[in-house]
Amino acid sequence: MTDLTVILPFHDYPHYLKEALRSLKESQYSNFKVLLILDHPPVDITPVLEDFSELDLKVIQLEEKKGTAACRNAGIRACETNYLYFLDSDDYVLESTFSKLMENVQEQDLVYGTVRNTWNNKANFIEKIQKEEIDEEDQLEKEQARQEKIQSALDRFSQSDPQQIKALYHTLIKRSGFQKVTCLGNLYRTKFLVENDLYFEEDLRYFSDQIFLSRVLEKARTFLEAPDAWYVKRKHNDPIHEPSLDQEDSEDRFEERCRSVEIARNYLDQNGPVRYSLDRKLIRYYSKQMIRHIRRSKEEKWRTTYFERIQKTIADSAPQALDELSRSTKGLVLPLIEGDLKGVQRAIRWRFGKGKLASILKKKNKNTLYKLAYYHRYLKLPIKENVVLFETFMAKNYSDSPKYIYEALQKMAPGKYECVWAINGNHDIPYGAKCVKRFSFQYAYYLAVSKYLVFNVRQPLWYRKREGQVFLETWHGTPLKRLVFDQEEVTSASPKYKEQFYRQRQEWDYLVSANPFSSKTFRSCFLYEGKMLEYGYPRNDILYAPNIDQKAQMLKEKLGIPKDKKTILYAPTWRDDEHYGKGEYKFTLALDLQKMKTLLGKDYVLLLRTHHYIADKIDTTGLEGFAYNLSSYDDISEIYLITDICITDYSSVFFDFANLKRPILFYTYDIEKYKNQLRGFYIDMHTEVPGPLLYTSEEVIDAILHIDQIQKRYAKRYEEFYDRFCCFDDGHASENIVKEVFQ
Ligand code: C2G
Repeated sequence: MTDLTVILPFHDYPHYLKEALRSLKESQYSNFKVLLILDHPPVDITPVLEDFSELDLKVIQLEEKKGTAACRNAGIRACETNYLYFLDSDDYVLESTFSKLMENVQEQDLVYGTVRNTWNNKANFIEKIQKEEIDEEDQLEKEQARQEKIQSALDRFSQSDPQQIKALYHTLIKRSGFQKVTCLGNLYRTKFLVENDLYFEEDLRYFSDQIFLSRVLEKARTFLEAPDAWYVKRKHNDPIHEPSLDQEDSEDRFEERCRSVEIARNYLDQNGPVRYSLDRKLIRYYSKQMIRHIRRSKEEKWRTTYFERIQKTIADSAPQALDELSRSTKGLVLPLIEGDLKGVQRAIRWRFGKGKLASILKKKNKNTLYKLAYYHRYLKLPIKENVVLFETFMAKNYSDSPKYIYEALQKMAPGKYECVWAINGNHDIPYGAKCVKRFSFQYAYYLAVSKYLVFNVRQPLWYRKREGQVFLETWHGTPLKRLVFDQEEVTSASPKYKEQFYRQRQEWDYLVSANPFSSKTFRSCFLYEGKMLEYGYPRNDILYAPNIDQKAQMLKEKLGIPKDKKTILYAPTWRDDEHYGKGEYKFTLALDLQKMKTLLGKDYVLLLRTHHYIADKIDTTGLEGFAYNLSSYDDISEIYLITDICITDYSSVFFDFANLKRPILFYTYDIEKYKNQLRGFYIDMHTEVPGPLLYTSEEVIDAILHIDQIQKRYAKRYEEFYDRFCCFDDGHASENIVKEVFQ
């Protein structure tokens, strides 16, 4: 007999719904039906449902658009099974979630599981979890702290059912921080809800969960914990186009927060543990979050209407909830209750003053002093009309398009501009540019006062464009991998990528594009609306220089690379999900170098070059005379000149290298994962790139041994590719860009 109903409200974003339904399809426990409650979706979802015909699924349409609370209520009313579970259409469950919840269910009113938050889809989430190193000691400490909290609640409410306290702890306190209380992740006995008239308040948009769950906890008599039954709650990585309820910026949210606590109180015992927890939660919101707005917001409402509103609600807290607050929280709450804004502001100043001092004294935060100087001092200085700040790859090297624009500027307008390079470490920069270390006082100074900024990656998040500044963004490659707003999943280290990008691209005045395809793609993936400079890549000018053979010979000499052998360059990209930390990625070499040396070493040498994000060093011990690690050489464009065959994977390297019309091989051993799970591509790698896709070291070696045949086989495709992607490059990009931007 079917025992469980999954109530699944849906309004929009069908790709999320697909993932939710897929997770249901993959559930080990199959004794459930799904009630899909449609709240007037703007899209037809019939095609989505076609893929899930094996689910026992019933669709209910709401007569008018009413929101999630109404959908959930419709689900409770239509539910015919003993148990029900709420699943939001943008979240998912794991294979074992339902079996774990249903295991010992035996007429419990409430079985509570665990809610985990993520930015990712199920496949990536599971992979991350598996990689998570579980620190046993850390786990033990957490468990101990958890038990202590439960014990202290038990001591305080000695009359209460210990099971209730536990459930309360999990569902109200631990799981959702002070942000939002959620009804998700739990199994509810249907009769228990219906008999106690436990439904959601339909006129609340953001906080109906809070009232519902508080009432459930107050009324439930039997509870069970299913600790590993995970509900996975997804944060939306595109708050611009697809905001979740939590990301919606609405005037009603604050009012609802207070009102929901007031409504819930009507159902709760004034001296009971649920009431206590709820009141404490609001106090926590006020003392941790709201005070930031009171302190800094430009909107007066935080110090007037909102202040009065929360004063009223917190003043009505259960007396117990106001007892035993920490000293600093008390300092914020007591003046609030008296309506003393000045007193609250004094307490806030004290708290933040103390906090800031402590963080500055901590050594690692000493570095952030330059930001204070930036905001409070440098931004007030006048802009220097002749100063240009250059930066490439987070100041790691002197290369890419900013290098070539700089050199063109020096030739075309000698002495006219004061040029500053943001660069870390020692690098040979001609024309005597001033060098500043990235993220230093001087760097902050030049970010603030330079008239022109020429960057090949994004500007720092704390940069604020000033009126009168000119920002020239060169970017650093023709897009093969999907970028920003065209990326469904963000698996790289910073999940707030889209939100941050949205603001940053508005600060760009010019964006460099190497071909019509890039121009079109940059408009969609960056939502870029500014001027597009369609002259080709300045970094590719060198590939059209008249003396490239001579240059190549000189470079080989400089790097100690034998002149009598041909060269193979291996230049792979980075993998979004393989990181140690921000901007520090792992790389495992999947080429059998020993075998290459044995089979190719007579005629070839191998040049290895990792992406600048890669922190791992490639080990070339035993490969002396064959493998040369050029990862720390500044400029890959120069390396192209000495390369006979280029091997890459999904790096934009091949778009540039194709200007030389020399053979390209693609070592795409993980293409399925890269394409389906990590990024996805703009062009079809199987039919549009100018060389073969290879999957093993043996295939790579074989291709090199038969490179002439490969060149013939791919000649037509190479030509089409060249016409499509190298059509702007003519060796004069830097010059044209300098003319347009600086003259
Ligand atoms: N690069 C390099 N060595 C590598 C890989 C890349 O020097 N092994 C340089 C090349 O100039 C390349 C640029 O870094 O064009 C960008 O590298 P990608 O591998 O394409 O990756 P990413 O930095 O993610 O940029 O629109 C392009 C995308 O943004 C890709």
